[in-house]
Amino acid sequence: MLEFKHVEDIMRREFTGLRVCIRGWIYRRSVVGKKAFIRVRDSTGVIQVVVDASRLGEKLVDELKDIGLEASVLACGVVKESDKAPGGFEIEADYFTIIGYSRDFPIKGGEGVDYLMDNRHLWIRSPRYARIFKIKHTVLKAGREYFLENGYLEVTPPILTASACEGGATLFPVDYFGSRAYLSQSAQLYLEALVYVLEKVFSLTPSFRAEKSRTRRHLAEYWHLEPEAAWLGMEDMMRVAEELVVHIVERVLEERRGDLEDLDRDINALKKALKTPFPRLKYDEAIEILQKKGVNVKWGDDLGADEERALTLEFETPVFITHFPRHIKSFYMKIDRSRPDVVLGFDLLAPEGYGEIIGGGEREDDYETLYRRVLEQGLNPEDYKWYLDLRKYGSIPHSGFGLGVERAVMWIAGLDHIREATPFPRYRERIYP
Ligand code: NSS
Repeated sequence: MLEFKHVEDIMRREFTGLRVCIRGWIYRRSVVGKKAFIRVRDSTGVIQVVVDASRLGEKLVDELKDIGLEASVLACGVVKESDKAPGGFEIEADYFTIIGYSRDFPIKGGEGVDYLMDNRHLWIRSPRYARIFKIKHTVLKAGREYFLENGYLEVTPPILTASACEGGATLFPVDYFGSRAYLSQSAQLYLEALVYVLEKVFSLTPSFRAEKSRTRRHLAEYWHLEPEAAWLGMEDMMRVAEELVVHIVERVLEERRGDLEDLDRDINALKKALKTPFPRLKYDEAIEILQKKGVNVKWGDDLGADEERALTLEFETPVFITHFPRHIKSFYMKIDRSRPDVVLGFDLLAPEGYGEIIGGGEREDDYETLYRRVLEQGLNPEDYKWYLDLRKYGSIPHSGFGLGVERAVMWIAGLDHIREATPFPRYRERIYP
């Protein structure tokens, strides 16, 4: 059996002077005289393979002249360090074979975004996406890791639901055996039911939002990491959010530093973002800061992308905004008993203009108050009967939040658009491929 090596191991100088075999896809190629320079991509990087006609025959080098990009190949040869080779290493092939041809690979360079999105299944082969998806893998892994190390149990809430968690405007209806159901916007309501069983739970699920406007930070389908814990108040949950974010970013810095650098991420800015405690601003203070900066907002307005952006530019770390006016936040948020016009909810905004990556808070645990809040928000208490029940049978204080995974990846990797943070993004104009 041949033993195959990965490009990243070769780049670590582990095999210099030794014979290795690699397999992958043709990323770039050129033929100069009797030599073909084939840059081969695998999941870990790109390395140059030199195919010399004097060794492997003119026929092969001729064929490689017009070999399609992304053809799959297998190559063996001795590893050499070489200043001329991109990346500093090359393999002098003594064996080279084509596994799968690639005729007329549709992406040649210079195409527009719509065309590239139509060919997303092929576009993602670009090494840039390998880096982004590796960072996302580490974000997902570190997120789970944090909760597992802190006594949370992973649970599996439903995705098909009968009512809204985050308001009717962004619900996705589906036909459910002839009646109407919706794709979940958030696992929260079900996680709340589960804290009565397990006390500290979390889930990592897709969430769906029928966002009609096209923005750089909204997807119709995204991954949602949501903890919920019994007995914790808003402040406690904010500490959990802070620790989670620090843990995730630290892990990415440890495991994916090279990928961040290759994406031109400003590593220093990311490191500075880890200084805790993150500032905690009340909504009132946020409005004041914005007004002082000349932003046209008044108390009671929801903070949109522009306002969030302006706020984040004031700080190097993520910043919490708390105590929002009750009418701009969801029905489940606990009313601040010392000031009933605001709720015990928080958002965490990522720095450098990125804005909200987490939304959460303490949940209303009083039956009567919650019932009135359901009515106040124009919802039908019948739809929330089971959820209201949780306040009838042994109600407890509890809190939770949701981290938008793609939002976090966007910030950590320094991406301009959220669609970069997921392989097959769904938004209004896009369901294919
Ligand atoms: O609407 S949220 O602010 N809050 C909730 O869904 C709560 N029910 C979560 C909870 O307490 N368990 O959404 C939470 C996060 C938000 O901060 C964003 O990071 C992300 O989910 N989010 C999105 N990401 C991508 N695309 C869209 N459309 C989107 N909407 C929210």
